[in-house]
Amino acid sequence: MRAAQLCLHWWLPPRRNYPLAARPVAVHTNGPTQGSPLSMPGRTTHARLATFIEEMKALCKPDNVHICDGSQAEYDRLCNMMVESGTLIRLNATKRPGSFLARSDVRDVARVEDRTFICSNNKGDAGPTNNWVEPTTMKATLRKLFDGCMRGRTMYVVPFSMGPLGSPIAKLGVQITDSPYAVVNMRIMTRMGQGALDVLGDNGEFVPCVHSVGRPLAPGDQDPRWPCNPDSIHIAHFPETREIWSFGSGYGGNALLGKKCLALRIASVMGRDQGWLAEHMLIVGVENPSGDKAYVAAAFPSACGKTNFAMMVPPPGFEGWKVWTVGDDIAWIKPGTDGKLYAINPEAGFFGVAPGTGAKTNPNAIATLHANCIFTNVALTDDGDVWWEGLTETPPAHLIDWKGEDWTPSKGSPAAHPNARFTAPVSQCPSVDPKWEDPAGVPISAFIFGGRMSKDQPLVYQAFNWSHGVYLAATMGSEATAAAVGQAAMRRDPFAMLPFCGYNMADYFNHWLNVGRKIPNPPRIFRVNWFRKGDDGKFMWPGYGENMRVLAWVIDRVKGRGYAIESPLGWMPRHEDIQWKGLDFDAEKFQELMGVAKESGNTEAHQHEELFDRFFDRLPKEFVYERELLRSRLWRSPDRWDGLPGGL
Ligand code: O2Y
Ligand code: MN
Repeated sequence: MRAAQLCLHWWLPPRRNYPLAARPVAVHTNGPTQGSPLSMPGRTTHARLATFIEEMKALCKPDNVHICDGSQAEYDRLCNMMVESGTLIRLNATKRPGSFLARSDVRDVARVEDRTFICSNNKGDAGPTNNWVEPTTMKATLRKLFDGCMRGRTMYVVPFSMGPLGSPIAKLGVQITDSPYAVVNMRIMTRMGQGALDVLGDNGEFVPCVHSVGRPLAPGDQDPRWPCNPDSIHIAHFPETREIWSFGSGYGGNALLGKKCLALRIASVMGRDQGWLAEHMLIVGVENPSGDKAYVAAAFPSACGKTNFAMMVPPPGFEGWKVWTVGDDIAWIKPGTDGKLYAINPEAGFFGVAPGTGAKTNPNAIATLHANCIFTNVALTDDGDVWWEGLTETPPAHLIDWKGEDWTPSKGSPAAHPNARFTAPVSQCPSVDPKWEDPAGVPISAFIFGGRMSKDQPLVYQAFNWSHGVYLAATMGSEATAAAVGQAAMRRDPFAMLPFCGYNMADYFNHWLNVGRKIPNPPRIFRVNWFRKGDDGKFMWPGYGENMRVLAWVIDRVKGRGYAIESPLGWMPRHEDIQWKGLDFDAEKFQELMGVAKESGNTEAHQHEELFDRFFDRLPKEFVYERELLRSRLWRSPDRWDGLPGGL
């Protein structure tokens, strides 16, 4: 911890000059109040923040301005107001105390990647995988969209910290929004309110984040239950000036700007410039029966069971083992002076996919959701509780579905939207790691990269070295996701960062290679795939808690205990290297699961070439060598490598 603390100055933002003298800011009211008037506002003497608020007020023309203090009383008032307006439904106070259900507009149900923009000064710095618009052009578009967009509404000022309050690792943001739904979700997802204002002080650095649902109210207008403007959605990031502007959507990653927009897209740029990594990774601590503990960070594309992995319950046969949750989605990772990489979870909440989450698949998540949660687009039971596909084996006989319509099991459509979400405090998770809020972070021993591949990709293998590991992460792929609109069935998703890297991905690959070069003993890198299917079309691996067997081998490897043999793809466990107690999985099945077919390996290598050709001269030269090494290993291997002696 000491070593990590010594170099925390890496995280300190550059100082800037502020144009105006500091002056106190409180609530401004310039028109009739929508809903109940709010009190106990947050207070600040931060000059640049005051200017930012005044500028946004002049542009968006809200009826009221409210600076959030983040108190429980404020949260309760906003929730009550939304219950009155119909945006929220209060759930059964006995079954789900302090919890609410929101139903979004049916056109506003997920992140919208084709309306997400990286507005760097040069197109090349956004790279071929991002939508780019020149910054002044985008600003002009946004100014028109935001002009008067908050008429008839309250403009909330949401100060927040990504990372523990006051930690030198944390970054501060201030979100301007006209969505009270976004405010209450931000209170769960971040450290939000007066605490963040206090840390900001008179002149602290913050990322300005501007958000509007894009639906001004004229006098006498009926406010829709879920105001939004789906035809004009813009999620714009300005990496050089570190700003975020989001218009038209009230949903998830489009509206809770601390998450994907700040903690990934903008933070990835900060990390590039300051020598650290902002990653789409969960963080877990794995403890064996003797109390030995190691931390692992893992990247999976959306909808690949990331939350389940982050809260894994070891299966029978692993008595005495524990998996501790540090984070389920995002990791900020930086080198310590001791040569290790330290990671924090910048978030304070889970914004998890509800469907598929059940007592069998993820008991820790179910326990986390017992109270104080916001559910979005799940179904409502007749006794005022929530339900979604996978919560129980048998659905209730009657529900109100996510669209607000009567639902019975014969209806033929899902009761919950496939991208329905829960917003829940991390602190309520039974498996939460005692160090989850440690400002120094936790030391990372291994990186795991997973995809969703029904064919060809084995269960697990280890990279030969850092550069090979970066190549494995850069070539990961995934079939189908519900979180992103309009995706093809299969896509390459390097590092699971494709929608979240705020700059040119080729530069990002180079940044990863550089980070590894600067530390003497970097974490080991692994690829996993829980989703391989057999000829019968069924999953070959049971997944969920059984993934512990893979995790235990990973830990064995990083501790120098585990055995592995060389395969064309990387170091692989033999059947006898995995702990099988409690699971009947014979060597023959294992060989099928781990086998590498030469022909499909060559096809894969060819697809890597296609993927990388898009990056032209910015692509790391190491990647060409890695691809040719892969080809030569495949060339030397039999038609199907199955791990048996003499295989390579
Ligand atoms: O659809 C959304 O806006 C949510 S996206 C999301 C939310 C939590 C964690 N991960 C994701 C993602 O898409 O990776
Ligand atoms: Mn995610």
